[in-house]
Amino acid sequence: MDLLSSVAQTIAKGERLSDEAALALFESSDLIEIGRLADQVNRVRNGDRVFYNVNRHINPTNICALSCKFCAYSRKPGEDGAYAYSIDEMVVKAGEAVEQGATEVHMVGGLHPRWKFEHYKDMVQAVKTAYPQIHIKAFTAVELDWLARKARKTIAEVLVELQGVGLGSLPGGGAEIFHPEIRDAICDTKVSAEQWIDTHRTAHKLGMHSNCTMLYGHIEKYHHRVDHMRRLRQLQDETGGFNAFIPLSFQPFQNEMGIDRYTFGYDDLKTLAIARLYLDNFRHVKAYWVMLGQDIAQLALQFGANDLDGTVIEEKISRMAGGRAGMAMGRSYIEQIITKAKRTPVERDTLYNPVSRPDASPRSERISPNAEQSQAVLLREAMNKADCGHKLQLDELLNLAHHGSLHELGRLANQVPERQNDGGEASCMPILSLNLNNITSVAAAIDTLSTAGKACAAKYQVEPVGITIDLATPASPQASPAEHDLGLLLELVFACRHSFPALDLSLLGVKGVWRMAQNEHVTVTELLTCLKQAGLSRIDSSPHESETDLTQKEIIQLHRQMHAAGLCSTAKVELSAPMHGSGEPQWEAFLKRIMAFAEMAPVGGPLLALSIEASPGSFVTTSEYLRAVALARLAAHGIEAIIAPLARMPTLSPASGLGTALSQHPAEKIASLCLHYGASDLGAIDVEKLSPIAVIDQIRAAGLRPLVQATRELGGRQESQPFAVNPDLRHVPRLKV
Ligand code: V47
Ligand code: SF4
Repeated sequence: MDLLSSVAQTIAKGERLSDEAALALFESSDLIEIGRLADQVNRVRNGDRVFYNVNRHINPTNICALSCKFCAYSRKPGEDGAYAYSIDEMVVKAGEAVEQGATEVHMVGGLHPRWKFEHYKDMVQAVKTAYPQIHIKAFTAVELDWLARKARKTIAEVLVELQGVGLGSLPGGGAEIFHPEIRDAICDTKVSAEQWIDTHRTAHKLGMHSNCTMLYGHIEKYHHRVDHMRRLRQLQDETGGFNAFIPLSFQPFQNEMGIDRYTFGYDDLKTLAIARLYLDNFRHVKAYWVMLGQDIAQLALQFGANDLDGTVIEEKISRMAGGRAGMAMGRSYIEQIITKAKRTPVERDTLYNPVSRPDASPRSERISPNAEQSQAVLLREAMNKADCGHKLQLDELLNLAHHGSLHELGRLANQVPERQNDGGEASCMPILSLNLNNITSVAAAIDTLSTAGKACAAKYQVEPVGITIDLATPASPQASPAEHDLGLLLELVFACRHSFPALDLSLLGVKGVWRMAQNEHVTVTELLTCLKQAGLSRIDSSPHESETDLTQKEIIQLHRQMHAAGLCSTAKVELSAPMHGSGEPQWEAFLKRIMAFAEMAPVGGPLLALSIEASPGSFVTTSEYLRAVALARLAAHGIEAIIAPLARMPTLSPASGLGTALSQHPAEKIASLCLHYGASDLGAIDVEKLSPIAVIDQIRAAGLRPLVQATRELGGRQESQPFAVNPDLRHVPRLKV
């Protein structure tokens, strides 16, 4: 029996996962199946409810006597950036939180060498006295140990006194990784695993609840994670006092461990899912969006997590360590992303009691049990049909879009027979890109390409496999292809083809071609024939082209004309969704577009791929995007590749700095996941903007083999020196149409 079936059987029998099974799950690359099982277990325990709370983090000081190697937050007294809030300032911040509707303040900070236990007590008391309605969740086991030692009291005495002035529960920080091999290496002066566990045991015995965390994605190995979770599971068996388990993904700024990369989205989701499966005595697994980013946090709701934490406001610990998720999320935004993950948002207090508010938006009506049953039958029929490799009709695909689980969609998508790379591989296309608007001379453009190609080869030991020429560009929004010079374009294509014969050469701008033909008073076919003769291999949609100014029929017609002229093409299909609120994407229009492309495309024909994107201005969330990729794969019969273009992926987290190692773009977390949900290609990677190695690493992290590929027509790379410019081609004659 394979691993996942045996895990499924263990769970079905109500038995506990062994450490060996948990380790094997970490080593498995079957993300869909792990996610599906975790989702199933979570649904049995929590239904489709997802919790969040309205809270505020107040980190009283970053001055700390310890120097944990992973911590970018702490400062020594007098050091640049060191701060310490007064008790009055803490009360003001708590007051702001209350005004914004918070039910909880979360207070953790450094171990201030001069603050006495009384100061901490006064701080709790002042906040609680000013705002008795607020729950104070404060002080990690590390801080409590520090306070106990300073006050020469036991942990129990410290806890009782703090409880007496208003401490409500303990947060889960300071756990890091318990195993001494790692703990000694990253935070040897911190409380030991045993002390951490014992402090929480004491709190639980005093009737106080707490959370627990695990800091992963640095130097630990999978077996250290399993060991960590085993110790937590044991204490939970003993006391039942943990509210939630929270895996904290390592944020890599300014650490002393030499780690300069974020965790992979693939690892984040697997870790959350395995936690849900292994920690069978925990009701709540929290996807802490501040460290995961909103995108992975939303996806985590399908991977066993049932809590997104809260509105947070002014979190400093991960922010200073490179956290890029933003400082706060509003209540209604959190509700929207939960709803758009097809779950029901429930505001909770710290102890997971539902909070009701007079201004809460009404919940959508549940459909009747009969309707639900017939829907489930139809869904099963559609899935059986897809399982047997049959083509699905629009209504069946729509049923899957609205009601199918993400994992089922992914599983079905990965079985589509014409799927390129059959699941074990994934491709991307490192390219050099030119913007026609910026070309002043062909010779200069060729030189630039040559320099950029050589630089890429030297820097990454990866050579670009293609050149794209962008016709429609935002560089000068007023400039339309009307102003472009067709002669210049043909000259450029010709020069590129002959200077770099081994490279794939494509034009970005399906509509751009149509407009150019109009403006130059030639037919589209004439234009395409010239482009083919000049050496073009393919035409792709430009990211700057909107889908709206040509009809679907006209776009299909354009692709037919390209193919007739001997050119390959790829098409983009955009998913639209209302810009505000939690409205569903327009699945029907999306699926119809895909099916229209599938109808025109003979299997293995010149329509090489569909690129799945979001319409500009649409609010397409990450789990909707993944769903769209899987649905596209199911609907696009006959088309070999579904591209999830890393460079154009819709993201929820603030997005910038694509490809810079220490400022991770959220798309880099999501892209590799799409490869498990029906996509086989991450699209063109402009090597001047994004490291091809970072993308290749993403593919590897997803357990797949990376292929760096050019279009089929070229049959992959050829030998030659692609970036050595042929001097005869620097001054090609101008071509006339
Ligand atoms: O203990 C420090 C971690 C923790 C980094 O209980 C880092 O509800 C990632 O415990 N990268 C504090 N993590 C945060 C914490 C927490 C957060 C949210 C909710 C709850 C809860 C608890 O942050 C520390 C440490 O493990 N941490 N530096 C870093 N570079
Ligand atoms: Fe201090 Fe906590 Fe940072 Fe360690 S993790 S240095 S204890 S603030």
